[in-house]
Amino acid sequence: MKRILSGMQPTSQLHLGNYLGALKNWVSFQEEKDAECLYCVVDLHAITVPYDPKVLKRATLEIAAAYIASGIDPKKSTIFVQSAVPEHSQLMWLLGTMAQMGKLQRMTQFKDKAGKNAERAGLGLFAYPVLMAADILIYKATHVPVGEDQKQHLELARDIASTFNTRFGVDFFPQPEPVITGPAPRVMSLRDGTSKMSKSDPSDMSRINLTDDADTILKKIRKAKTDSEALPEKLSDLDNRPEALNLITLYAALSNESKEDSLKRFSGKTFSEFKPEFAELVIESFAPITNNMNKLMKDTESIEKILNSGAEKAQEMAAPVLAEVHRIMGLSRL
Ligand code: AQP
Repeated sequence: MKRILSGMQPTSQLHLGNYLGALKNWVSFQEEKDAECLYCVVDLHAITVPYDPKVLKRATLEIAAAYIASGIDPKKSTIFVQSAVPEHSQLMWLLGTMAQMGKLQRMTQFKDKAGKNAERAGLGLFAYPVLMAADILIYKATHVPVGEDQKQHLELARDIASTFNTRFGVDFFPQPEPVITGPAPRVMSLRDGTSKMSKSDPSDMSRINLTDDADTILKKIRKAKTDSEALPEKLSDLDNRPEALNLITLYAALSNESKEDSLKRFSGKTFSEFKPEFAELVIESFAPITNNMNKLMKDTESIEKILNSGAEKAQEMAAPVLAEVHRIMGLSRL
């Protein structure tokens, strides 16, 4: 039996990268017969950067609404908020005693987010990957579907799991497998084809949010950085055209066809011909999700109910794992 776990931070609205890199794949996992899926809103990760508590509460509900609106079914998957299951943070402390500073210092996400001010960054931002390891290991999850940017954190979680097993001479934690699949595991910014589309990019024009309306999507795609050349016939001719490759990758992912087929469709055409068709496809793909999200957000009590019952189920799985970790580590549970 596979146990699948993944999560998203309620730092802001979800974007096309979160959707194609992760969420779309999560939906398909719940159809696998031998898989048990847990999807959480990782609010404890979101507070590692400056935030407004009122905004966080609403964003947490919005992310849960986005999960459900995209097809995560609370009857098939456990949907919950990370902070509602305190075992995540309790396990984090225990794993933190095994996580090496040197390895944490090599995490590129910390370097990117802390920027030049690493000395002033909070301990939470630095220790983020240890909490992520705890999120996974507290459920002994076997598979973690993520976008490519999370690969390094997953490797650290695997490392911490094997350090624990070796140190205490047990075969307790499984090695969680990163599942980096889908046609667009790394969606790039609309303003720069060499950096990833991200919620924390200061420019909203760099991403397409799940809640953007049709006009906004059209405007963002029209202004997306491209070049003046026509689209080529062969995919390899896009090797040095990162923005063009990104848009073709996105078109292919949303239309469920190969990049080669999408390119054939537009070969010889310019971006002024490609962009309106691409915008139409994004609008069509997002409209049902956005409409569902808007409906769900009118009844936040129902979302809270789903999250509360998800948290109860998650805690039933997490508590015995934490108890066993305490026993293995010789900690008292008086
Ligand atoms: N550009 C992307 N392409 C493909 N997958 C992506 N993911 C994020 N950006 C892309 C995947 O989405 C999931 C949830 O991400 P997260 O909310 O935990 O935060 P993140 O990875 O740090 O994503 P952002 O958008 O860049 O958020 P901020 O700016 O707040 O840090 C993960 O599976 C991730 O791989």
